[in-house]
Amino acid sequence: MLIRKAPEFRYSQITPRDVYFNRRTFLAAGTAAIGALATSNSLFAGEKLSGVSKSPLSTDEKPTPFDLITHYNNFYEFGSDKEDPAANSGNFRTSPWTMKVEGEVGKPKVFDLDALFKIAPLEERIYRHRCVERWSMVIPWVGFPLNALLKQVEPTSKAKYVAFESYYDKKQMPKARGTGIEFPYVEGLRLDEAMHPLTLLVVGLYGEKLPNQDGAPIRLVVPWKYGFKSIKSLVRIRLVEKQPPTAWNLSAPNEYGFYSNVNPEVDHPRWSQAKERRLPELSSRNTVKFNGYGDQVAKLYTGMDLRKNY
Ligand SMILES: Nc1nc2c(c(=O)[nH]1)N[C@H]1C(S)=C(S)[C@@H](COP(=O)(O)O)O[C@H]1N2
Ligand SMILES: [Mo]
Repeated sequence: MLIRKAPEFRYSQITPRDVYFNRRTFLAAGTAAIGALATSNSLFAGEKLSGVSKSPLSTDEKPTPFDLITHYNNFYEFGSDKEDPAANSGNFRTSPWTMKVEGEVGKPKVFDLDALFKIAPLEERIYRHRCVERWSMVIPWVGFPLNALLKQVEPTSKAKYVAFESYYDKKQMPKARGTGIEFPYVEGLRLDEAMHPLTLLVVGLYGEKLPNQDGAPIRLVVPWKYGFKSIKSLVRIRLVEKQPPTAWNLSAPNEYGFYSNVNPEVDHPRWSQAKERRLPELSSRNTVKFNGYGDQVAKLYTGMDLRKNY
């Protein structure tokens, strides 16, 4: 079963509409037009976040335009084409919402929607984002380090890994079936990867609450790993003793391993990982190991064979 298309860019996928589509025309059109295009939830998504500080961990590269970040997505629950998440997630209900944190912890907790935005002070972190399909973006996320949350729940000495689970509801996500992966979408990190200061829980984008297609109301972002590790719309975080299953590894173990570090030296079985396209640019650039975060994270993998542990 072919579950992910070989990423030969169809140029029709990145049309001038996506690239140059100007958000201001949207906003200038006023509430009537917005109402016609979106539901109350998308309005909620546009809400500005306050008290956001700028993080020194940001890249100074130029952020990708908002409309490309929100109209060129992978969120298979809403379909497998890049335009599907924006087109099909407008009615996705992200309120009320709860995210449970449980397992090998001293203080398990359930966070409601309001609580999710108050776990820790919000920071803007401009990160590089590199998909295994060889496109990349620069995204001004708003969030806080996952380690701030993990410290609150007090992992026990048995906690070695962190397992993440996305929301799934067949009724709200009828397009998920047939995309070839199992739902709910699950991911995992080793505890030290999860505790790393770069590992972010994200609640916003460009200073506003996350649009549904980018993983509202809360998602993970692990900038030195391929985009698929950055699981969206989280409902459960579980501290565990054993390495947890991950969605892409479950569907294609020969193509996707547990670690999934960005690595130009290790080809995907169906294509090279040496280069990438920084959207909306048309030309390719060389991919940098650990997506350019090697100085901060390479030490997590000393002594490991990253060809075996792909
Ligand atoms: N729940 C869920 N999370 C997911 C995915 C998905 O299909 N479902 N796709 C992953 C992949 S393959 C990528 S590249 C990123 C894309 O994030 P973006 O659309 O915000 O750029 O989300 C990741 N997280
Ligand atoms: Mo991806």
